[in-house]
Amino acid sequence: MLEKVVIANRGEIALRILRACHELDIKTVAVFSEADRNQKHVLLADEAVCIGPASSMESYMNIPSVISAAEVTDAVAIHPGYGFLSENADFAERVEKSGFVFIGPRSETIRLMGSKISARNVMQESGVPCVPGSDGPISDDPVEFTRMARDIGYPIIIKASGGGGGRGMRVVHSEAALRNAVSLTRSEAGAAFNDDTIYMEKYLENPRHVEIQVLADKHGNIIHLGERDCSMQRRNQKILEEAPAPHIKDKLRKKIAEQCVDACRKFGYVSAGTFEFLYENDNFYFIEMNTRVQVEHPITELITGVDIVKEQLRIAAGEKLSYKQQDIHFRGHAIECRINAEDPEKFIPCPGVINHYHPPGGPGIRVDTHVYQGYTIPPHYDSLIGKLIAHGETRELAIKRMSMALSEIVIDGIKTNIPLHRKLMNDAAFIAGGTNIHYLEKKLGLK
Ligand code: MV4
Repeated sequence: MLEKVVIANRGEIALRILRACHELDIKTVAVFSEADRNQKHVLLADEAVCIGPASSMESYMNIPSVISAAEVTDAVAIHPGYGFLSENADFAERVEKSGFVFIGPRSETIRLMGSKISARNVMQESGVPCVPGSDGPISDDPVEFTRMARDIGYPIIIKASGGGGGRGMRVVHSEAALRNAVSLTRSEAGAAFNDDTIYMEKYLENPRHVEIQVLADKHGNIIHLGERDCSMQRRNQKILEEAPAPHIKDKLRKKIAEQCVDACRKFGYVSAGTFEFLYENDNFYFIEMNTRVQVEHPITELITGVDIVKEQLRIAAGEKLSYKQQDIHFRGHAIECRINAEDPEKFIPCPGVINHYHPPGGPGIRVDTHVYQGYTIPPHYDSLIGKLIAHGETRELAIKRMSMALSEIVIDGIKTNIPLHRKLMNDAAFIAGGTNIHYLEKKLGLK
């Protein structure tokens, strides 16, 4: 097993990784910014190294600082968590070249999936269904891209190959708007991602966002852990996720998951990964692949019993997966509510001191958070302060448990989105299940 791991992240995921390391008898090194000296995982880690000022660009995003922390502590591996450097292929490559193990896929894989056009091409070649679209970049020739859009059929969406997660996209409803949209999206892509390569897809108007979790070791063993529905979102920020995805036929969910496993085999995927799909009218359409552990991984852990972070660590150490596909049994339903420190009406971040904290409990309740009473949420990072996760034998029971937990939980001193989650647990469309990606914004009156 790995002897010592640098946790190159902060907040709840840093604590999650620390706990997994402890279970595997791996020593831990916390790296922290000047704003994060009092984080729970920093106090609990075997060693802790300050890697820079509060600004994430000068600390958690600073590649030489993170690698130096591994060097001075004689660590053997680096876990990037999610966000920050987790999907930075140059970082993964420099970690590898410095003689450390990057806890994630090979840097080539991260680079491949970072280009949304090459990711699409790889999936198409591997038999994963994609949204109909341009099989490659859009040319500069208006005659060509106009013909292409006409062939696909309006509405279409133009996306930046270097984008992802909702950045650098533009929907086009008619030929009259096409030229302008292409040149605008291209110049924005060039400015934002230093790559003005763009591509085109059929725009799906009312899809759900469903993703498949996979695990692959270095010995060619690959399994899937089923799917998650992440459609409940606002401005590309997921608010609530659940597993399994409601109202999808078992035959269909099994088929798409197996197609993802086959694709992993074809392109030699290693570590935990997520295939993102749009789901509409009983069809799955691949959009992107995430090469990191995701925020919402706990709901999959609760319905499968698999510890995804421990499997990542085992895989990185060169061990075989602890499970074969036949060992994976799906049990019940799980829901995650992301708790953000933000104004519940205006959604602006709300840092400050938590002067009273009371966590919920009871059967089927899990709380993944780094916060504690007296903790100060710094203003420098994203507003996620914890995840409340409920599991039950049925979706109804999971909702009941979540609803009770949301009644029990007390976080005072700062504003949070807990009131929004309480409303959602009583929302008829949410209770019915299967709402699409536009549902929450419409409910909030933003659309
Ligand atoms: C789309 C789409 C509709 N049609 N692609 C946004 C995030 C990025 N991962 C891809 N996104 C979308 N791609 C086609 N061809 C709609 C979205 C989209 C979306 C997708 C998932 C979750 C939330 C979303 C919110 C707005 C738009």
